[in-house]
Amino acid sequence: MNTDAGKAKASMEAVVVEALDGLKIELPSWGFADTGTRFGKFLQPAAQTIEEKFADAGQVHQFTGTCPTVALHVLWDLPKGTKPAEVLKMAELFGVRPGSISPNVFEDQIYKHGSLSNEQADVRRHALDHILDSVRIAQELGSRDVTPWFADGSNYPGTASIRARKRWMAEGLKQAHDALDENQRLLIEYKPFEPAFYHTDIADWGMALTLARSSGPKARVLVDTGHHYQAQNIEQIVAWLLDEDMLGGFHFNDRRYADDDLTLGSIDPYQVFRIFAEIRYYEWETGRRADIAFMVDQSHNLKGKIEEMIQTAMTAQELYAKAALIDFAALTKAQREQRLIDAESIYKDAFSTDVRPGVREWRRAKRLPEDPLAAFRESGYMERIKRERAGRSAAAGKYA
Ligand code: PSV
Ligand code: MN
Repeated sequence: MNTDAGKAKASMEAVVVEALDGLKIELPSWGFADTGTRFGKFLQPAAQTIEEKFADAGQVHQFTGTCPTVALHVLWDLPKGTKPAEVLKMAELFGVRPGSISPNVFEDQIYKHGSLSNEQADVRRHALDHILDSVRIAQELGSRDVTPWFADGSNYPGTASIRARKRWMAEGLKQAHDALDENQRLLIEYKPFEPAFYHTDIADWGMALTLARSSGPKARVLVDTGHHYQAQNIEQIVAWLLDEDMLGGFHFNDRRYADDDLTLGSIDPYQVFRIFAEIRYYEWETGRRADIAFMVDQSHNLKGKIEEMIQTAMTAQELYAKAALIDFAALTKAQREQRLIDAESIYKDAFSTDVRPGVREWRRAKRLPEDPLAAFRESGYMERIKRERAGRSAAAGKYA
């Protein structure tokens, strides 16, 4: 193709191929397990053991080539007595590696009034011990990021000292931070509501940033895209955290109302593009790669879990590729000269570009199927696990 259109297509493909080489997306082990809403569960032949979770996640990586690690939740995946060497072997068998490690300080009865922020010192100690255990587990598994999330908060005004709880949280996080290896990180996640409905101890990015700073140099903020109020400008938070060198990672999901954990980009793909655009802009301007873990935190109740993860990875690739197409030199010039419509058009032209030929080119170069979803469906894996996993629970034969 020697025409101008042909040249433009070839250069678009080259940018996309290079960008996708640098994009890795971590899958959550819990996204392969049966979950539901508080009104009920619709069962699938979902993964129950860590081995099955690695197996299912391995399928996503096998067909997309972009999801080599699996985030693990200590209580759900690594009960006491688990041997790290066996976990590593199991993951390797399915072509993946353990990724970030999430302590769980929200499920035990003891945490009714919180964990690290609890009024009672023995509960705070119990939570800290579990987090320190999680740090050790991460070290044994070669995992870099420890990702605690706290349900701590209160439901009624006047029932808790917000300032005392802040200080207890800071104390605990600092101790967790100090137990990290040199190359490990503590990623602090915030969430404004649920399960606490009046105040949450780490409610927003400012609180997470304050705590990350007081914890020490290996702490950063984790942005879960579902953990914001409606209409909040998430990409501005991302830009500020990048500029402060304090953005550690993402938990990706989409939402319409609250923390809905829907498929990435299913409601608002432009939002995801705008986040990626801030990251690419920062990288273009500084000449440095942002040190960010891109993790998925979704729970799939209606769609097939493995298919939805493949769809998520494909969507992330497409939206990242679009952001990579922004002509940042031209954009900066238009911004400085206050040519608003030109700046906006440069930004939106990238979003409007059909990058799928570029993504397919990347897959061909990696010897991956051009259509990962179709290839997965043809592989027969779902039929096999339906057979293998039938008959072991009340769900036997009842999968919808
Ligand atoms: C809490 O809503 C959260 O986003 C945290 O990241 C937890 O680890 C995860 O969900 C559990 O599903
Ligand atoms: Mn999360």
